[in-house]
Amino acid sequence: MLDYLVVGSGFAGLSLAYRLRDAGFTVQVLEAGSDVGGTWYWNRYPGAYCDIESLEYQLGLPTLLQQEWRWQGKFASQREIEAYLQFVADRLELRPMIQFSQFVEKAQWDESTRTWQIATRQGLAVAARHVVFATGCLSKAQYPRIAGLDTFRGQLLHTGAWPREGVDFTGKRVAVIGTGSSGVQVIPEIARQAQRLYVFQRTANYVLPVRNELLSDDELARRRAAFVQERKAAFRSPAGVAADAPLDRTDPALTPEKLEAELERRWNAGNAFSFLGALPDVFVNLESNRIIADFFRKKIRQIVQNPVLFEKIVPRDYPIGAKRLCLGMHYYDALQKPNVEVVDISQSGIQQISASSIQTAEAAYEVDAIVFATGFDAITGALAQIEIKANGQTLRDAWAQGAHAYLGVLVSGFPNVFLVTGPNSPSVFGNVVVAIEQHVEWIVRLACTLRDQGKIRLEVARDVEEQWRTQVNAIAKDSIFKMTETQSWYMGDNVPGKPREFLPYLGGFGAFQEICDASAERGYPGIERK
Ligand code: NA7
Repeated sequence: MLDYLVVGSGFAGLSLAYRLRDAGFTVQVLEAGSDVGGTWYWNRYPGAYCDIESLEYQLGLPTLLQQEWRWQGKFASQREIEAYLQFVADRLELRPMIQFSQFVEKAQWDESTRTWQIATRQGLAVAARHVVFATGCLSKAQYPRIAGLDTFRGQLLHTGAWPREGVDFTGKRVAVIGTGSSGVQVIPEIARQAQRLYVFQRTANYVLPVRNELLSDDELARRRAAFVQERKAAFRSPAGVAADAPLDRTDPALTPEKLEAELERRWNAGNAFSFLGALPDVFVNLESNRIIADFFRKKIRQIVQNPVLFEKIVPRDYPIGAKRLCLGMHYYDALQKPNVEVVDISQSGIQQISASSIQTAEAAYEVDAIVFATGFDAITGALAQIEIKANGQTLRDAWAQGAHAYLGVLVSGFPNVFLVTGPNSPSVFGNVVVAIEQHVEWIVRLACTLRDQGKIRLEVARDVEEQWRTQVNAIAKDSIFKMTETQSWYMGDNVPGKPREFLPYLGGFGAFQEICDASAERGYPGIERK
């Protein structure tokens, strides 16, 4: 009997495969793509890079990885991260454990034998004692429902499912719908090639300009030497990254001029977490939030000379950070190019798509290609498309009124199932690689405990899971996310019919780590084992 079946071979799946095998378990990995990478396999649109610095966005264990892999720049491109994950798979000899091009469609629990029966679309059937869904938080591409979309004759693309062979936009009229993180990355690249680019913007976003500097050998050596300490600190930090500490607002020496100078410094450093975290209560105090947002608007005004364009693209309607802060390389420059036009659809949206055009209330835009940069069915989407069934209930049904998981990992009613960065964990609210490692650490430790105790079945008690969900919601309630009802994928707003709930745990990575440690040290209370 296979001990662990892991679904997915991105950061989480590879880390789990390595750590579980190292702990002496038998492990098999099923992957829908034709190679490793997960999110970084599918999101191969031009300009794709990670908004967390490369030296922080890598696995901590085993340490040989970060000693041997050489990141080129401060921020890594999709290509570089994909190559890194291929290196991880090769260096740790994980490939023999992975079966590629296998899309898991069903997972059915058999209580009598205490096994999971897993079936793929391609016809593979596997039985395992435990299943771990390492399917990613941002891996189910979300397409908007727009009248006439199926009549469009040109090319339709989604940033989250980009063709491997690439796309040539030379001489084409292109529409990009969406100005979130993916949109602001792909827009400058398409603007370089396309004859005409229409940017359909429903919400103007805060886009922090960043430069990608090359990493010198000296800097790399210094950071390699410090890596273990830095990673330990990341586990205990608010967002899983190294960032400047917040300013002390009670300090009488913090005059408005000093605050302004400090914001300027953090803006120039291009670190989203340092900038946003300049004031400690930015996520819970609308006045503090406004100070940072006003500064941001002033900076955009300095970059965007044209007052009409500025009014169109300046974010005013929601607190900074209530949607994930975007990092942009040349975004505002691209919007000012003569071949680029921003189409403001904030009032009436897109009315219709025809064979060759996109129609708004004001005009029709003839295009050869439409790029959807419309995001993902985040956190739960990849899981909801699998029929995960135990004792007559599917996970989809269990989550019909809102998704929940104890520590983001265990769901009551679903024995021997683990999620990685599921709902109610810090997951995407910071550095997801650190969030993944927190989970992997906890899962492997729990797996070893179960084995040492001679047990084969585990399930979290419903009331314990419910208490955790209540705690997660209570923290979110006092935050800008709930106070202002800003629409975002954090709340599930971008998916029609998805229950509206703030899914991540907002208490910080450090607090979450303490809770995980306490659970392990106290012998996993609330997790029933047989
Ligand atoms: P996001 O952040 O969800 O952004 C999606 C964008 O698409 C956003 O600007 C949306 O506008 C827009 N959108 C979504 N649906 C529509 C429709 N129907 N019409 C017009 N515009 C629409 O996804 P990303 O892929 O950019 O980034 C996801 C995460 O990946 C990111 O946070 C990083 O963590 C990496 P809206 O703001 O909803 O008005």
